[in-house]
Amino acid sequence: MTSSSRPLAVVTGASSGIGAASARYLARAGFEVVCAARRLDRIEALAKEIDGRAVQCDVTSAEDVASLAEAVGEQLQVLVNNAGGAFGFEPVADADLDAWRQMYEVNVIGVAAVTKSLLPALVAGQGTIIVMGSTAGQVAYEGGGGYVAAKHAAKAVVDTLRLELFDQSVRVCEIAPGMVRSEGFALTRFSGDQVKADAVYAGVAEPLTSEDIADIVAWIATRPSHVNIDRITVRPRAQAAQHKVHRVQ
Ligand code: 8X3
Repeated sequence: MTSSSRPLAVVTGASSGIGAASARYLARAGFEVVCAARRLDRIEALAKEIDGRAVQCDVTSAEDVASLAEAVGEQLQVLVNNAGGAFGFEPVADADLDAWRQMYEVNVIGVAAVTKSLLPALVAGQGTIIVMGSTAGQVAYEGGGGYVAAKHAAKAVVDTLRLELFDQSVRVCEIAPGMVRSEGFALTRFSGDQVKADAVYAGVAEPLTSEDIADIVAWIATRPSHVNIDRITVRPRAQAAQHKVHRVQ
């Protein structure tokens, strides 16, 4: 518990989309939330809104991750490893290798770095680790390339960690969302090309929202402490499988 007597949660990538929504839902569920992200102005506004704290953190920076651990202190109840993203949609034959490295760095090394650094506090706080995976961690798709590879790796990190922590009071969980229409995911993937980003959701009546995922984050975090939700795969009703999407033209 924290000095405010609320249980403490950390959300990375909290400046927008699923991260910001998760911070709001956890605050509503009674947590003091440390909102961690690169964009300080955004997380400061969010922290003010939800009576939490803002810590500027690029999960690929060792210094930032160390500062985050320092801000957290000795006990932590929930860590949402949400920071991540897809950069590019090119086939493997045209792979942008720098983008692939960047994706591995943020989606995999970032998760490992933040988890490693906050693990003592999570053990002390009988905490819950939630990793934001993806259906891209379960199946390949054309153009998925580096993102598919990185999310498969993130899933492997989750499963490894759960085995390694089997005798500790720490839960290890993954949420694997399919099509979520969030503020920045598709736009980032297509380097700001709004037309290409919009095409991802074209004709889909109701893609998932960031709030749909945040609701699951808060639900996982508030289960009785002996209940470990290993993995939740969640898609909009219109997406029966990665390639099987109902679109109305
Ligand atoms: C997002 C799901 O289908 O764009 O992680 O890879 S997908």
